[in-house]
Amino acid sequence: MKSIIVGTAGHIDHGKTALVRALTGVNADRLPEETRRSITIDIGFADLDLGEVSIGFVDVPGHERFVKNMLAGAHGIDLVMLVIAADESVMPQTREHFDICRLLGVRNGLVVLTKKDLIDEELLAVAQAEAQELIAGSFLKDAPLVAVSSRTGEGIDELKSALREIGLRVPPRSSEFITRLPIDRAFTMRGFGAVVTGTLIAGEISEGEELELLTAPSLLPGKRVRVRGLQVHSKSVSRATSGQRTAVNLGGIETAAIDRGMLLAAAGRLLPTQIVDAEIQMLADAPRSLRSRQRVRAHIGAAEVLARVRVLEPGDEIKPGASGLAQLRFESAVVGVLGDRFILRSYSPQMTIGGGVIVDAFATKHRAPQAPAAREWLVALMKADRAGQVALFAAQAGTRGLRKVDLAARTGWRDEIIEAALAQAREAGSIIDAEAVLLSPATFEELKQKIMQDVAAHHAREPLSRGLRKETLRERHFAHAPIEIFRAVLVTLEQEGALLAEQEIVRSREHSRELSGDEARLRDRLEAIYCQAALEAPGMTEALALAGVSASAQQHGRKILQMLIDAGAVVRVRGEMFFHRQALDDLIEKLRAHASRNSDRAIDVAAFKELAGISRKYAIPLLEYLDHQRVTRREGDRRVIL
Ligand SMILES: Nc1nc2c(ncn2[C@@H]2O[C@H](COP(=O)(O)OP(=O)(O)OP(=O)(O)O)[C@@H](O)[C@H]2O)c(=O)[nH]1
Ligand SMILES: [Mg+2]
Repeated sequence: MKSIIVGTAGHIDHGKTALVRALTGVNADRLPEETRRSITIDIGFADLDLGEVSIGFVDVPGHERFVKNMLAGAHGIDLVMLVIAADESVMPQTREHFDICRLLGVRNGLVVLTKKDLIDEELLAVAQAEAQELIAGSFLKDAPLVAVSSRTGEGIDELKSALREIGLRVPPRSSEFITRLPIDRAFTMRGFGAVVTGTLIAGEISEGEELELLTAPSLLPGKRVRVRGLQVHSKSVSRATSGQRTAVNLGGIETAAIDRGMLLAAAGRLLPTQIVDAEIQMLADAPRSLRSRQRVRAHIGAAEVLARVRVLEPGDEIKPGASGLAQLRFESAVVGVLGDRFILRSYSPQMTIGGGVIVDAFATKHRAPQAPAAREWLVALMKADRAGQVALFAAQAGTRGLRKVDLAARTGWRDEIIEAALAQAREAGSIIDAEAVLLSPATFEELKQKIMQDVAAHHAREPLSRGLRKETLRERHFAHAPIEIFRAVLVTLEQEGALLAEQEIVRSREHSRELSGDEARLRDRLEAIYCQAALEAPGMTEALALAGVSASAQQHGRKILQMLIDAGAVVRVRGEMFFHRQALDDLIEKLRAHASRNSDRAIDVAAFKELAGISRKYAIPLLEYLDHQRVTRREGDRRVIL
């Protein structure tokens, strides 16, 4: 059975609630004040089983002061019943509600002329003509126009067949988005705790599942909640699917912490935002253009949030009837993804002036000079397919890269959709994967170039240095970027053979430290000095003096010694204390021979001094070095030879 949501729309007192009652037997006015004043204040609900189609009705108030409440219910509907009282015909909220449906992208519906019992054929014809005029050229242009009387029941069966027929034609909701339920009510049920209701606009919810509740007015991340129970059309179910009015009993949260406008969503997918870029459509009868710095009320999902506008169009305005790009800077956090529709109302007096579609849900502030570039990027984003959108998001993220989790938060796409878009973008060569971070190929190339230039500059500056420390490169070029990008750049350069990495150092492939004849002789002399000195090795200054390095050439001599260290011929044991590798290897050999002669494989400092033939000055640093190299392990005053 197919589940769809049908919303009422229309002017106050035109018989919306009476119609829902005539169709379902349910009075959707649930507040005592509504019954007393015979007026709908807040949205109400009813359901109807039409065989192949199951309908959840959202009945909205027609009073102009309650448009805000109307919007909390109108956002997720599949189909609208535009209600027009035949005796009054088209009135202001008939138009406003209809405009709202158009701006929200509602694609299906019908017109119901009510109170047929109160008028004659002539008046009915007038109402029909006015209704036709209203819907001309709109999504309702070919929709049925049904005349009914909720009082006598005339036309109600005909209306039911029309609803069933359209309901069957309504395309199924996209299964490409993660679960989202904008909350329109929260209350406590005795013995159950917090219950929220709303239209499940995408995905599905199962009993026992963990979901996330977003968002407090701040930019705090969502709160995890558990689905204790579920109801659809007042019946307990184990699973609700998109297109159903759903009541969710939540564990892990108090009702007091939940408000209309919050969102129940798949856990760990969405993030609150405060600045979005959007394409705005202004109503033709909006009293004035939309301009920068204007304060507006944005209705997104079931939420109403105040925002400041920054128009991105030339001339800094979007005229009535026109569309254009603008940035909305919200005064409190909202949750929205690419493609989400919203309604804009003027701050005061409160009236609907237009609506829009989110293009970039996580925009940065655009100052006036940046507006043309921002526009160009947004236009490209609107035109692109998903793979193209991924590439554009990645390009925009620059050297910081786009994390896959950020892509999920911007789009609301399910993992399969993200992976498919990524695969296509990869195929087209429009993104580079740095593990879970995405970059544009141009940015990646730029980073590779920067690294190569820096390494080359280092070699030019320090021809005798082995290379540049990786950490130095990271700090210089990737301080604000995820580590994944740095790793990917290095790995790629290594794979391409441009760079050679040796532990913590990278050097360019061409860099060979070609030594002059004098330098090579000095290197050999120094090595010979350490080799001959064995464990009685001289300090650096002394060694350089022995090798005949003059006081003014000390710096140069140190670099040559460093080359011996880099090559592993000489080992720095501590500070200025160096030994030839051979001397250390011989010592380790002697220790192991000692160990094999002694059942406890241990040696103390005195025995070590004697074995190595060295003084205490050398013994302690050497033992500590050997501990560090895991040749020995300190146990009290003794060392165990490993
Ligand atoms: N005679 C007659 N009266 C009707 C009909 N439909 C509604 N009414 C009456 O019109 C009045 C308003 O009806 P509602 O259904 O409350 O109107 P509404 O559109 O829900 O009003 P709001 O929710 O406040 O916008 C009530 O007194 C109804 O009894 C009808 O078909 N025939
Ligand atoms: Mg009503």
